[in-house]
Amino acid sequence: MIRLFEQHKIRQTAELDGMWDVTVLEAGGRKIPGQKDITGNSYRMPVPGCVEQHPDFLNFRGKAAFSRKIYVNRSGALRLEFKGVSHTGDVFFDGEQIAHHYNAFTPFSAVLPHVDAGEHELKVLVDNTFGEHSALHVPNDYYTYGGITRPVAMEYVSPVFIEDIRFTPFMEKNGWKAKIEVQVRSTASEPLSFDLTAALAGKEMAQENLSIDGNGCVSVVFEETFKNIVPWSHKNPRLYYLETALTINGASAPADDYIERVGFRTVEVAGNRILLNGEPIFLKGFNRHEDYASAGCAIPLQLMVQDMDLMQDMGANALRTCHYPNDERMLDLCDERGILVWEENHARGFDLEKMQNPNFEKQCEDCIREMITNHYNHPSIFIWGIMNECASETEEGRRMYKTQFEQIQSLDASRPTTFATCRHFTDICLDLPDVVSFNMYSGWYQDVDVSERHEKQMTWISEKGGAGKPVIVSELGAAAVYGYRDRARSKWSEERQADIIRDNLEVYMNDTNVIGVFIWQFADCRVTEEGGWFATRARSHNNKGVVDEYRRPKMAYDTVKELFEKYYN
Ligand code: ADA
Repeated sequence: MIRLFEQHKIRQTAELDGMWDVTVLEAGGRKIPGQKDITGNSYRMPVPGCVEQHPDFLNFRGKAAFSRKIYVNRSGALRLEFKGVSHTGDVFFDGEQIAHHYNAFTPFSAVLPHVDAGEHELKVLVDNTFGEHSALHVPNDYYTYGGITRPVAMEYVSPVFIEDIRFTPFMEKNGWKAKIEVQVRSTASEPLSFDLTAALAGKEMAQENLSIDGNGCVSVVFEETFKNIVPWSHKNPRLYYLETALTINGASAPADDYIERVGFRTVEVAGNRILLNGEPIFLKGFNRHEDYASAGCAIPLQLMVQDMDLMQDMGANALRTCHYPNDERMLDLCDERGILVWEENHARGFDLEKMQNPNFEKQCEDCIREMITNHYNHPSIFIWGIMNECASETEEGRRMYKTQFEQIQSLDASRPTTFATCRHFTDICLDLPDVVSFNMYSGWYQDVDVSERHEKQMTWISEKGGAGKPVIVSELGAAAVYGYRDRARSKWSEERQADIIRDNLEVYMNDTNVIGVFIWQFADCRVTEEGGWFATRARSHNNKGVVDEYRRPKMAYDTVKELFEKYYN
């Protein structure tokens, strides 16, 4: 399942989940005693999945070829969609390369104009090595796994088909309006004409006898008002199905369709508040890495739902997709449950030197474009974030922040922007985002009084470009090793983690100038041993989860539950 609802009733699709053949091409990574040489060996592995799930691949840092036979049941155009390959994928169809993509966390697709019916070979060369070629996936405080880590789908598309839909709702004095932009694409060599229909919230729309060039693309726009709409909000996440269908050259039946699930809601910044449908919101959220003890980053839907149930059991109403775009099924869950999402591009903790990797800016630009293009319609996403804790204290860093914010604005003017800073008292970029956010570990990294430190921080923010803007505490927390209990409440004990989270939440949730908090973090996650992380990350894990990597709750779980339920209900 690649989405939590059916996107097509007419277009025939097939999901390519299941067992693929895997051959190791380059077996890097730290070997363990007795580990057999896996280079050249062949395996059968599940897709989606991480190669690190297999005992021969525990520390895999290399290249592997994933392949499988696919059966095409009618000749014509074929569309292949990869929701995530970690971290680089080169795709071959019957030996011919049809796609190249970098970044585990954004989807990509390939359209083959004509494929004969019958059996074909699909091969994906997967690479999760580090080096200059990879500016975003680097040794870090989370793990870069290897594999086809998110679902793969094959679609039979008609010669003219619906490639994408953008839904933009807005409120007017006499009710809700929406702009619906439908991207149509042709793989035919000759010009064709087509009719397009759309149905939403009881309203039928149509545009007929439209033309498209051979191998061309056109955008068809509907702009309509809608009656009796129930808005989407975190308190009442009302969703609607937007169904589009395309008929070619006056045929008797539609050749293609595309269904999206949307919500009527608006997000705006007004003074130091974020308004959802005109009402101020307070965010009680978690930072959540896509990482699970026995599944790596290829978290199956069942475990995504469990994560969501646990976060909501603690009273959360928000999620920050630290530090990269998430699996779209998690975003679908947030749409359904009314969880407000801060989604951000893929960049964590880069100093200027790392930001000057020759691939960094292009890889960031690609990630932002793919994130917004693919996730634009999710009503749960209320803000776009970029470059967590990068070099925002430098002029060169500022240039990159400014460029990325401009790119976001050009792709989506309907949502505010932010970034999480840790360059306290030296940041020179607070004037750039709509919302100011900062990561602060008072009581953990700094043994300081939370309230005093917070007062200094807020004063500095107001003096350095953030005056009058909404403020979010995007990270707060402390580490605890699951099961380590200590009456002395020493650091790393569950007791101390609960104490520090309590102290921080009491201050931030009582400050009316703070509009939200995101606890770092929901669950413990694996980190890379390279880069020196082992020294401050017991077990080679980031242990600041309120549950561990198996979702076993620490004492802080009940502390968060108590305080999230105490404030802003
Ligand atoms: C930073 C960073 C997080 C994590 C956290 C920590 O704020 O944004 O990814 O590394 O610190 O655990 O120290």
